[in-house]
Amino acid sequence: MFKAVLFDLDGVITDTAEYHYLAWKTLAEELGIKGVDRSFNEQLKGVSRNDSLCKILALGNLQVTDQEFEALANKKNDHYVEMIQAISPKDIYPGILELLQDLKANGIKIALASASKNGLFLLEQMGLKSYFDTVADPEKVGASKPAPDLFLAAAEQVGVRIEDAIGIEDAVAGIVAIQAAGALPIGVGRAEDLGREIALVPDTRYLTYSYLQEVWQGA
Ligand code: B16
Ligand code: MG
Repeated sequence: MFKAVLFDLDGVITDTAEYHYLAWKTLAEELGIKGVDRSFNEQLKGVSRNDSLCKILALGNLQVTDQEFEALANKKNDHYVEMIQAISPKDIYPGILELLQDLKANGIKIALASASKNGLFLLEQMGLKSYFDTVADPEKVGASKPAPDLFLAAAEQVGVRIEDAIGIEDAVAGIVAIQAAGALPIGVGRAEDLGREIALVPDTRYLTYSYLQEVWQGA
């Protein structure tokens, strides 16, 4: 049986993926860049702040100095941080708390593998920090998703071989990262966005402990 579950945060534990989208869309509009819509946003999900900004600037064919780049990244984050202040336990996606409780009760390690530098703050806001045995630090980890580093660090921090772990993600970049790491991926979302070769659930209500066991046994 699997020994650890490595969780993505934005879009898996709560709806912050939507706030990231709104903050990037606002910034792009201020810069006169068109095309940051929900379809383009699929490319930003799970991708680090700086890499996301690079993609948006490339879309608008806009070149900026290093100083301007930093100011824009900070502006997006300030707006995002403002929006997430009100996040509370009521914002936890359906089924997630029950899954965390069942994993704990069965001795499965729980790790956060989020690209977000706001991840720990969000876990605290939702009252979930105590469920997590570890949080991989995106500031310390080498390359961000789709590179495997965050998932590898998360598994290592809980002392579990990556082959014995499940990774749960809502983003293409994250699924690629889980596969590159060598863990078993479960996607939350649509096959059109995440691919048809992996186990997928349409939303987090389906992420039960018994579903995870089923996927593991069928893999
Ligand atoms: P921050 P995840 C990712 O979190 C988000 O999906 C992505 O949209 C965001 O740009 C990235 O974190 C960095 O977040 O700007 O808060 O450091 O999906 O890996 O939990
Ligand atoms: Mg995500």
